[in-house]
Amino acid sequence: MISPKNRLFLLGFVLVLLAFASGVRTLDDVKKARGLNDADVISAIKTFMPRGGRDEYFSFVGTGNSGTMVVYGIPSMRIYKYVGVFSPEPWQGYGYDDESMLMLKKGSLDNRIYGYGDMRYPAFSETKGAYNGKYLFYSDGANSRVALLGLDDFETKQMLTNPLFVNCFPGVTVTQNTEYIVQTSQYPAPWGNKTADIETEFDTKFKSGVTFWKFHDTESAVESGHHQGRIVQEGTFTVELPPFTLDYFDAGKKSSDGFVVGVADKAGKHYVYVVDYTKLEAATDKVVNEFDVVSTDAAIAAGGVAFIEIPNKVSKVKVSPDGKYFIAVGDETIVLDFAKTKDALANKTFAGNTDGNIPLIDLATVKHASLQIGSGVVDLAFDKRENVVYTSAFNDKKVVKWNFDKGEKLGEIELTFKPGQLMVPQGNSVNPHSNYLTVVDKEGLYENIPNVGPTRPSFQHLIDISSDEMRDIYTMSLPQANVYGSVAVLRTTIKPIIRYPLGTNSRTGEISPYKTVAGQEKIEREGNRVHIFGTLIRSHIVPEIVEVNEGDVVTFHLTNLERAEDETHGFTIDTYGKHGSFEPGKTASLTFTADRPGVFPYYCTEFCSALHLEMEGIILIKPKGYVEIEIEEHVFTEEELLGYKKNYEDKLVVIDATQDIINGVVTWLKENNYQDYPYVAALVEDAFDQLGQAEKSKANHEKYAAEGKWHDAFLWAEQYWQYQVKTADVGIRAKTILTEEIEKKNR
Ligand SMILES: [Cu+2]
Repeated sequence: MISPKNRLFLLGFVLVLLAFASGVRTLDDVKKARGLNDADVISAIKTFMPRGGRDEYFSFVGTGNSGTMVVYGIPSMRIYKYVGVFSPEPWQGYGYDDESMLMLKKGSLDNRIYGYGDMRYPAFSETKGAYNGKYLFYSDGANSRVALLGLDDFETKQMLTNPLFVNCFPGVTVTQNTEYIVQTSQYPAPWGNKTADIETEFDTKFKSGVTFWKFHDTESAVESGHHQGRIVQEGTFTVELPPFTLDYFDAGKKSSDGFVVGVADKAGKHYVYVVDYTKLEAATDKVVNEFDVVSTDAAIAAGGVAFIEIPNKVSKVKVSPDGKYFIAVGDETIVLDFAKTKDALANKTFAGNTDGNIPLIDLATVKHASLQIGSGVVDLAFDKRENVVYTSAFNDKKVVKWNFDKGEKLGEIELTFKPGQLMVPQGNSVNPHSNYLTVVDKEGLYENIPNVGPTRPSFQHLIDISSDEMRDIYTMSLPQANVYGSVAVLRTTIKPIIRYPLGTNSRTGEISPYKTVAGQEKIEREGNRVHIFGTLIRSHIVPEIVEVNEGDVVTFHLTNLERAEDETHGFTIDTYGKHGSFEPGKTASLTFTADRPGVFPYYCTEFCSALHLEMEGIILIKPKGYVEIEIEEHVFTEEELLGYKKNYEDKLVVIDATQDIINGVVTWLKENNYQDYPYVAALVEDAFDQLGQAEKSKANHEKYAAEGKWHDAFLWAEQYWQYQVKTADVGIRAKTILTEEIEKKNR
């Protein structure tokens, strides 16, 4: 007889067998089971990333008020990183460690750290109009800041406040060799936080303007090839304009290099502004808030500015990849000829003035082509095919593909959502590169997305544009982001580092004065100022015990000694609101006032290895009036001393064995020319540094042994061995990395 329990088991077994027999193993089975058609399967395959596969493009998105950059891959649309830019970001300690706090405070108007921003349209650094993969720039519309990010480590490197604009357009553009990072005002306002009466003084006191931030690039400041470009004030200038509301703008390329064109609106009239900055660099005629300014009159006199009136609303102005045209994007999208515009400026063939006396170029004399796109036109993206563009019509739920040279429609895709911003990888450069188009979905109101409350994530679609039949193949959700424009570049153009040179302050790229190597950890006190020079390496934090007094100002300067890939350690002190992230080689500092007495554990917040919880320590903050408990000195018995003698002698054997390991590694490293590999050489240097520290311990253990003080002799021998272990550890790491390097070379 089969028991009821076993019968049930058998039934289960038969059901499993049946499932296999009915088969969910072939592609057709899966399609049937999930109700997918061929088009669905093709879409899935096009975006699927097999193990070991890599995305073709890195994309960086403007996330609006979150102030944090999102990095994702195309075509997989996988999110790789959130990077703090205008807002603090605790995972990477951004806005929490001293180095990033200093950068953020210096970059604000009043030494504050703002908790948000408004970042919409990023721009890559360029060489001859092509993205060079080195830097990324953002404008903060809400707090009038400009930010520089390094793409070698994906960190924010510099933050500056525009001292003139109270409100900025939340996008930047760069000139074709990154000579300038261009930022404009958005809503007109009196410059530099002055007050003025909006009724009577709007035309006289309110202004708009275009700032040309001078950028200096420098190659490979340190051994890692760390790029250290900086925005500098010398050579930075601003063109003052009458009170227009300015919107999206772009810089010229190739034959139109030297120009910036953008959207300007006033009193229901729509314009494209044209600025020839080459005529204005030497025309600065006043200084406002310590900033060089070209007044409107001086700009007009130099022939460096004109407007073109456009009959309908313009949402963006974009320059064609060949630099010959600039396109005013609207329901009727109008293609304007740069050469003709230059002629009009040079010959002063103007058709009157704008409100505010800027010379007007007659649209008819510079118009090249146009196309009626539809209703609620938002954006335009350039294809890799010559003269082909995509334009989104929000209200019509479609993207129109057309030839802008001929003003001819080529096709369109009907969408299930209202399309916003568009992006083709490398689309804002001289060489658009891709078979993909991303489209921002401003509503996210389709059936398949679950309701997660009144605030929904942003959505972006990936459209396959490889053939005439455009196809919506993927919907990506972007939480914690109010998504606007992206920029994307061929992934291999960006060359990220794996580790920093030991002791690097990642914000400045310089070696921190607080760099600490193993064995040199120490605590320094001067009055109530306490500096802790510590290290982090799997699986300990040194020092493990710190004692300070209530009211002390305490700084932990920590260096991550790891040279291994992806071995970041975090660090937090319980309830003290301090957190740092320490990537391999990084040194960062955390300062706080020890105003709450007690015992506070500190520990590593990053899951760095199975022994990650071992990375801990304790800070004792002694209350005012704290009395230490005195411990009497212990006198060793003869028997105890003999025990320590035995321990000491055993330790000497271990020390010899460890030395053999070190010698073996050193011989191998020398045979394999470690000095030719900077990272490895730096590690070996560290290792010898360790051993140098150990000499004192060796002298001590030998001295105490000679005196028969076996307890002290053992402790110093133990100390010596600890140094040896660290040396061996670093040496073995050096060997591992060198082995990888040699393999890479031989591949
Ligand atoms: Cu850790």
